[in-house]
Amino acid sequence: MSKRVLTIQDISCVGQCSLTVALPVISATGIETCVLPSAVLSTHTGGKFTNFTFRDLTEDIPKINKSWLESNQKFDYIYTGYIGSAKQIDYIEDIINSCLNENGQVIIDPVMGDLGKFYSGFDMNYAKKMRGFCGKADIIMPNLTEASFLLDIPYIGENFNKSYIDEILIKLSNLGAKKVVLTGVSFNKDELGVAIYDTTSKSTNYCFNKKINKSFHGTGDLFASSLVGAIANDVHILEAVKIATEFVFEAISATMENYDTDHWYGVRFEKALPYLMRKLNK
Ligand code: PXL
Repeated sequence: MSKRVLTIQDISCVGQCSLTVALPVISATGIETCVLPSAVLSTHTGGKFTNFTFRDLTEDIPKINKSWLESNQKFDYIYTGYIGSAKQIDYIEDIINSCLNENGQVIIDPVMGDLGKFYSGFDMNYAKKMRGFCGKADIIMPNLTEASFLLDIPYIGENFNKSYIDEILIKLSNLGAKKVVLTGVSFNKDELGVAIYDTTSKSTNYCFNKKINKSFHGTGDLFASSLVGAIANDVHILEAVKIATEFVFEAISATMENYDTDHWYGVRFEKALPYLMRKLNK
């Protein structure tokens, strides 16, 4: 039977991140994508966007859960991204308990910061709550900033080596998730990639791509969404990570080809969707 994904994250009306990325990307992989918006923002909260509106939808979640219980909605994957409040995590756990199919998977992108800093609105209290939530996941996919907040250790920037990454992977897996996908890993200036730790086989794998020396908003969401889409297509996690990193690389390359300074806020991933579909034989 075909799979169904529920993704829970915000709608940034303008900004090419979170739901406006997850919905088209996962749909392009041929998977039905249901959504639960955690908040509605006029724009995302990064860069030059300073006067954004924020409507928190926390108290809608129990009502939506009740309605889904009544119509018996079930999902094979519940994938969470930017969550509007710590309280929402309790409500999302209720949704997982009532709506996730047996053998379904919980995939958590603990979105809360980048480059050593929290995004606007997040703090260590939220990180603590997220730490507990991550323990219940099948897969977590923090970047290095989020990993340091989850573990309550200092963010050391780009000055790390392989043994540091190995230590972080073990500490993250000790939170309780079955697999850890750590993004933003780089051991030399020309490559950027992902480290994957599997608690069952106790094995670590790496997946690198050529580094593009410009950072864009929304690339974490593009990576996470394409990874979820590939996994929902029964692609093995290591191959799924490879496809997702290549898709992000293609999307950034397409954005850089005709770079438009008015479009500073996100990646033009639309042009790379055919690439993702080809990779998944869609
Ligand atoms: O891309 C992560 C993200 C999601 N949602 C909102 C954000 C950000 C990053 O800045 O501001 C609202």
